[in-house]
Amino acid sequence: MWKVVFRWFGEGHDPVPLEYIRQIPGVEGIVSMLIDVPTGEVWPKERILALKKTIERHGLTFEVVESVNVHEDIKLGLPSKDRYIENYRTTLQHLAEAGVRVVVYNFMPMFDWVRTDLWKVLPDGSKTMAYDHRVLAGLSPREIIDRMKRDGRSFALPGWEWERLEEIERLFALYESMDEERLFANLVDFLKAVVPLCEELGILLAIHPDDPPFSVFGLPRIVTSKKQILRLLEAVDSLANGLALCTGSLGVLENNDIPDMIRTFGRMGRLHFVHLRNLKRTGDRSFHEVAHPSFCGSLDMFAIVEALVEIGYSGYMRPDHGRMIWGEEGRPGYGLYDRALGIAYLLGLWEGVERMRGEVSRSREEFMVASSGNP
Ligand SMILES: [Mn+2]
Repeated sequence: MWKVVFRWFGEGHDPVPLEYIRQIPGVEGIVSMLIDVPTGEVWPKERILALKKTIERHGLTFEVVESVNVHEDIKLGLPSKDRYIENYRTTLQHLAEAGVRVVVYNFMPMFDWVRTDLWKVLPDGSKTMAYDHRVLAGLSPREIIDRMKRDGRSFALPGWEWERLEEIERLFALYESMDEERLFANLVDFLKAVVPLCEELGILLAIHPDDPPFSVFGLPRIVTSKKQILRLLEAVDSLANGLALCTGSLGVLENNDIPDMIRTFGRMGRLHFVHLRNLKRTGDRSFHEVAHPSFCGSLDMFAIVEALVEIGYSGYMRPDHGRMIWGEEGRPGYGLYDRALGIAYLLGLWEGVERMRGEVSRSREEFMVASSGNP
């Protein structure tokens, strides 16, 4: 049985109260980060411990961090990267001392996740995030940054540091000669510098796939398919070098067979975290996010859960992005209501699949203890 966790961005950065998260049946823990520490700087230990204390005070655990972002100089392989790798290692140490088990990161050059519309209105009046490659093609990088900033309203969007992106021309110039092979080599260098430490600390690193899983503005993206992920896991052959499998990122490409990836990476022991969400493909490199059930979108959520049950997945799972519903005014993708509905649906699927197979991995009592007695 997986452990259900819920993403929360920290006091003052998230309108969803921990008190409410605790009331969602089945939720055991929080996935969080220090969103205001600039990428590349050390996360202070006392701040990590304070975050942990706040979370635990609400009967929830803090064992997963998403994300400790990787400084651009590391992705670029610049000589100045050493200082940032050293900082990354110190942050990992601090997190381990606070009892964190899984650390998520990504290796997308310059831009993190990208959407062309954070507030697309669906026929039922709910709002969701959408991406249309034709829209992107008509925008300059500066325009997409301005659009994300405007649509993010007052929220700091994870991975989008407006100050860093001020230097867009300089960054593009640095990436000019970057291709997939060089970026991959830089990722392997980074992993070689941090994975042995993770082994010592008992931390599992989990790379998040590129979102969306193809090049934007000509920048290379190298975590988009089974083949690429397999190559990455094999390049640094350690359990600490693992994956945060995001169905919504990989699922944009119809050729990505997600249940097959779950079986392959899971059996290698490299699946450390799973993000479950659905999306609807609307054309070539175009999609919008939908509610979690299979019938709402293009992904077969039953087959995905079935694969997880089949490999006996016992890592962390969180419902990924939800729509904005019931008048909620929140952080794009991270409202309370639709993600809570998602958990209820996913736990229902899980229970159904397990019972059908005659294997119940967690008793009623164990469930109640795990979710801090919230029923
Ligand atoms: Mn995700």
